[in-house]
Amino acid sequence: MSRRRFLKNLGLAGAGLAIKPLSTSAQTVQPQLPLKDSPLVISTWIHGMEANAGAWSVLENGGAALDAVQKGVAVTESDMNNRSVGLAGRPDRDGHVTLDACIMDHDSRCGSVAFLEDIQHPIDVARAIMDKTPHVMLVGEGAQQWALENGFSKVDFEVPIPEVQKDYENWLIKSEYKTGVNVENHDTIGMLALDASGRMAGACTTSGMAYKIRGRVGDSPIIGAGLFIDGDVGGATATGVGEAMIRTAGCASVVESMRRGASPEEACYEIVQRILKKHPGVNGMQVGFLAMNMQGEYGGYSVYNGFNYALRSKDRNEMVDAKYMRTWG
Ligand code: SD4
Repeated sequence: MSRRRFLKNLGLAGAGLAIKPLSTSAQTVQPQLPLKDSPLVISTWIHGMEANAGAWSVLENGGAALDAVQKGVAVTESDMNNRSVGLAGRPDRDGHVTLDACIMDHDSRCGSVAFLEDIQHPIDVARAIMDKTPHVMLVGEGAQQWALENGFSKVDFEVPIPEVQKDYENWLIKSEYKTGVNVENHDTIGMLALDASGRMAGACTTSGMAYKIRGRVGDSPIIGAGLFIDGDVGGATATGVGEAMIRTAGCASVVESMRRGASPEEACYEIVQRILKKHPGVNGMQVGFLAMNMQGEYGGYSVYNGFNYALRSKDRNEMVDAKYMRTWG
């Protein structure tokens, strides 16, 4: 579909809202891999490199995208240096680490868990909910109870871990809560994979915003907000201030934009622009989207500079900088 036709379908051509031409962006469009280069996996931020390696061990042996994304993001959940994913993450304002995760397959099967405590791999719980229950989402105590009844166990170490507990006690002195996701606070992992059979899956997992109100759940476990896959079109995942993604059904919107003919990068751009339109005057709110279509084309876009993602294919294993609308500072 031509760009003119795409804008016309959006009802934006000729209106004041027209999407800024991508060619005016400071960075050039990333070269795209043709489908013959599948399998392919992309994931948010620098820790995506190690997560992609976990996913790649499944994909290179002809494994399913669904198994690959589960294994991939579990690597980050185990990372004791990551402060926004897994049980080494920062706690809520009452001192409890609560985890959110979801997983979605090519054919719209999905599972999700939110506000889960003391279980190391929420992504495995999300997958088990998808495979073993007629439901999509379990939360809190009920989710933990179900997990314990279904083969999961509580970890045997102290949560928050000692370094995180120390930071928390320092934070308590002023107890200032900032929702900003910035260079110090941006480690949620979202992953999209296309396997050798041309099937796509995605996963997203986080401990959420540091020092959040107890009970707060962001976009990461919400199908359509922090992750969405449609095997007819492609997938998207997100990182950043989750409230913005929930308010715009962010990842579902990115996929719908691709369905109307946008490239992955154009689709991410469109929803970033929509978020800024809905939140005029909001400063310091990072949001980044990552998307891939069924042809293996991919792209990302964020509100602020600094969002990047890890890419792994047969020939490439590297970080890619996403384009952005604004510069910090
Ligand atoms: C949330 N989206 O809970 C997550 C936080 C995040 O990078 O992505 N941090 O809102």
